[in-house]
Amino acid sequence: MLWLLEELALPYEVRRYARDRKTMLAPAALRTVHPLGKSPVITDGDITVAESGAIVEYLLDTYDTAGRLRPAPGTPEQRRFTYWLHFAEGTAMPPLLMKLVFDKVRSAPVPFFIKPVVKAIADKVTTGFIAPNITSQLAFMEAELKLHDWFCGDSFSAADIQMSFPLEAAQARAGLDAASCPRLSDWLSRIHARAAYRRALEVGGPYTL
Ligand SMILES: N[C@@H](CCC(=O)N[C@@H](CS)C(=O)NCC(=O)O)C(=O)O
Repeated sequence: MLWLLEELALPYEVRRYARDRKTMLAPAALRTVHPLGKSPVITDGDITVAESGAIVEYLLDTYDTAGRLRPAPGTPEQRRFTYWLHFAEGTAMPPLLMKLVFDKVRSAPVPFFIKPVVKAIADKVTTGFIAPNITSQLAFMEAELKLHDWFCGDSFSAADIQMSFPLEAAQARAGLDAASCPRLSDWLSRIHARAAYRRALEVGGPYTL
């Protein structure tokens, strides 16, 4: 979200809430900002907005009235914008998150006699459901980026920002690389080269995927 704030050249202040190192859950203090205590969450005056896609829409509605980062209404680009904005968290993230969880389940400290059962369950879910979903989704996104440079079309948009989290996660832990997905890898290099992305990384620091 810092990246979008930087692209829009908005002033902002970052408040950090460290996760519990063991459970990886956000601290209870974040629930004073929003009842679910998840990040990202933004506060703008007396308005609080949670859920990354909703935050993107709020920031664009409020501060991108010139439409720099969102295609014009009624265009094919705008339909693609809406599609990818929802796809990122609604479709791309669930199997990636499941992969993270089942990889942790596989290496969790359990009594030795249960270990083979735990491993067999984790392997079955991974090969039967998680991996096929990730593979077909990566192939679909790769094919889409063969048609256009950016997710909406020929121009960079906030949909590219929303898609960065699942694709960086796929690069970090689901085998997305230049050999298997050259267009997606090239897209990742191009987003990482953007000045606003680099400024956001400097302010926010590296994040775990
Ligand atoms: N779909 C939500 C996901 C929010 C979410 O799960 N955020 C994670 C960090 S990426 C979180 O806050 N995890 C800590 C927790 O669940 O306590 C969004 O797009 O904002």
